[in-house]
Amino acid sequence: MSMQITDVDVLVTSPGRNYVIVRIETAGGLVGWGDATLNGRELAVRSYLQDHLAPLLLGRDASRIGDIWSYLYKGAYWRRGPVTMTSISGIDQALWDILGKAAGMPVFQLLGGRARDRLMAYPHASGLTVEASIASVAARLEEGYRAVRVQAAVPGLLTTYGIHRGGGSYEPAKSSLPEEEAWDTPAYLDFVPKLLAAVRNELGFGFNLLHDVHHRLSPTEAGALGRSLEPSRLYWMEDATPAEDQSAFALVRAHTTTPLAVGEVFNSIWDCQQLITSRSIDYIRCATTHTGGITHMRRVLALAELYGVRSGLHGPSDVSPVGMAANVHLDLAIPNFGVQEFMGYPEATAEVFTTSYRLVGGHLEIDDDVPGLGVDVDLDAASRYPYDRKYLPVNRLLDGSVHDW
Ligand code: GCO
Ligand code: MG
Repeated sequence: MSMQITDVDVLVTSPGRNYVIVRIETAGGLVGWGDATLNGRELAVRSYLQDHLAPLLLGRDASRIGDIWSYLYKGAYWRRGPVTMTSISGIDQALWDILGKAAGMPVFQLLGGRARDRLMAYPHASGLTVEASIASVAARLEEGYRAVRVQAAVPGLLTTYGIHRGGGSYEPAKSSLPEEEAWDTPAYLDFVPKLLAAVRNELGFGFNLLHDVHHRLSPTEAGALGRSLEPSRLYWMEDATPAEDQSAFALVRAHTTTPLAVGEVFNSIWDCQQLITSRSIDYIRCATTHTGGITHMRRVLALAELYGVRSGLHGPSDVSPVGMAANVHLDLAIPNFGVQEFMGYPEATAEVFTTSYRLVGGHLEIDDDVPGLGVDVDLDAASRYPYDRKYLPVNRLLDGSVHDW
């Protein structure tokens, strides 16, 4: 069967939220799907793929995945960056999908086979009050989850990351121009230890509890917060401090035994090399979609394994079901799996994507007999949902200065 690439298409669709999907076809008639969704910058990725990568791929052998990866990465001269790495990821996932289909095997088999039967997943729980947040965690535990992330509205602030004002499900990229949120570190630092203590008080210690700081603290503040959260025994404190400053995490680490997780804004192994090799973190949280695809994410995870760092791959609604499948196949095969984030999707997403993985009582399971990544994309359904420009919010301190969101 000829593996020559004959067609590369990029699809931007918005079934409830925007996704950028790559479709590659071979002369032998195989079709591979990849996720290249970059929340809030979708059209830049589409252009990078359509205008700059597609012409390089036509006629190449789709089975030479590593070679194509290096060609796109090194051949650009300008390496790394979210737009480049997300674009490469879309191509890379589609090529793994094709290889699996050619072999008649799911991608996790090509990666070495199952290292576990199912994956512990964690969803988001939140509320406008501490009581509502506790109820939201309790509802998740009732559904069978063994790990839950909790956020709650900070008293005195009009907006808080992770909270939907109307009480419904939270989707951060929701307006055609960025909304501005307000942030006050002292109010947050005062509130969060009380929130997590209250959750443990009501619901006990028999499950994994997670919290996302979303990059807003200095290393000293983060160290102090981590220390004050120790009695609540978190599974992890996420993105305690802005992620691009790798050495900051060593400072946080020096002040607390609360486990640390970071990585959702990273796009290469170089972004986490120092964090991992200095043992400053416990969990690495990149998304396969933003980190050069399966080919590169596999290397990040292998480096992490050497230093006892486990996975907690990014799984928000802005990683499409194709990208989530790429996460799932890697999670199944690696030795150092920790947990998989699963935020869930707007309802209409299911009209466009069908997956061979599914959520069963708080765990992700996947079929053994569906080749490739196991995701199908309905093009007719996708065309009913055209691109709909949406931005993530921007954060300001109470004095008006821009802060990390
Ligand atoms: C998470 C994240 C997301 C991000 C989102 C931005 O832990 O899942 O923090 O919810 O905010 O991916 O696009
Ligand atoms: Mg996060």
